[in-house]
Amino acid sequence: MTTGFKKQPKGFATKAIHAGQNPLQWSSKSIVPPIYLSTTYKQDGPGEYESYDYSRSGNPTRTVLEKCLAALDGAEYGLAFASGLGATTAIFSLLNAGDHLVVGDDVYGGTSRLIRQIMSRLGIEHTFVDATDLAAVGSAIQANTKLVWVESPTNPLMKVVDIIKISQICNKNKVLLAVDNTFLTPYFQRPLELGADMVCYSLTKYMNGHSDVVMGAIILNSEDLYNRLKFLQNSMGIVPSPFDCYQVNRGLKTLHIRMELHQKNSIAVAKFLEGHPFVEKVMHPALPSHPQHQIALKQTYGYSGVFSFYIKGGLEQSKAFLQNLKIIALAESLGGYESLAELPEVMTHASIPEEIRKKLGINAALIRLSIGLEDIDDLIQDVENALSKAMNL
Ligand code: P1T
Repeated sequence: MTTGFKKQPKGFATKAIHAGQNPLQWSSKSIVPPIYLSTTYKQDGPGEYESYDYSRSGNPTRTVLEKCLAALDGAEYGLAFASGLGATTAIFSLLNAGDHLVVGDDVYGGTSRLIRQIMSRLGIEHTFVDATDLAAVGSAIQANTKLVWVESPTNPLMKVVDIIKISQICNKNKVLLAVDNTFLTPYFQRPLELGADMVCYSLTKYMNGHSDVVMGAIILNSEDLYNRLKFLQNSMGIVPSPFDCYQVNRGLKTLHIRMELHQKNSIAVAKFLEGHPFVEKVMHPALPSHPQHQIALKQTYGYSGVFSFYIKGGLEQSKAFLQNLKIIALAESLGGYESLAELPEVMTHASIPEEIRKKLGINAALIRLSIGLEDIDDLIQDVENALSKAMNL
């Protein structure tokens, strides 16, 4: 499929399958990395050990995953966390009371809640800003700003942020830039190569890809930041289980294949919706109608399966659409092999204050789809059928 995106450099799949997985590193030489369940490790003498002492501080199964994750972003270091929000918490915990954070105005509801309801209580100040407006980002930076946090594309409005230009603004102001790359994964976008200091993931989504693990990660190149974040990972106890690390590592082996099909299927569904009389607007970065389509072509290698659209009408029509879907399940989350649909206003973004939701355009007509790997004809038929039910109310 020709999409006009940057050409993916060779070698991604080989890294996903082999990086960090050399069988010679464990005595059994097993091809599949073992799951180390032990919480503790025998020491050579008191306080004397080679690599591991206690499983919160470090675990060999986690190490395998962290090495593979780092390789996929072309980075030095990877750290796995108990959830995407756990990873986000660690990054925000780099800040001190009195520091200031600039955040994209359209981010996952849980991230927004963490900033507004917890970080602000701990004395960390923040400014939400439309990160597609570079002048606004620049003027939101204050003397005490330490971090800029963006998602690209954003959840749920799919705004694409110019990461290169924002990283230049951050560099000029000596402010760190963290990019939540959950929607695209390193297969389609590598923010460190675009100038970001840290990449954050909800591994719960595409990276695991099978909707059976909640986990997060931070990927980075700075040794100093890595050491500080590793300290936080251990000290705050935000660690994943070895079994979950095994699962995500397994999921990564097919990431490249899954992402190609997510892209193909989601473009097909988005194009179908764009031509449908009962659809107001489709927001899909791979479509030329998307306002930041050119930025997407410049900084990414493709697009995933998640996108949003406005249905004509309001809550009644959205509900009828969502409840008449037969294959696509009405559920939160995204990035699994199965297709999902949701209403951000009352589901993933319900914790955002109503007036902010209204201002952003997160309303009862906004539906988010996560297009999975099912047969495309079945998906389009499902969407078509649910739309016609909503039209005939
Ligand atoms: O659920 P968790 O693994 O903690 O990840 C949080 C998170 C972080 N960043 C982005 C961009 C996300 O979308 C999420 C979680 N999002 C959903 C559950 C959702 O349905 O949007």
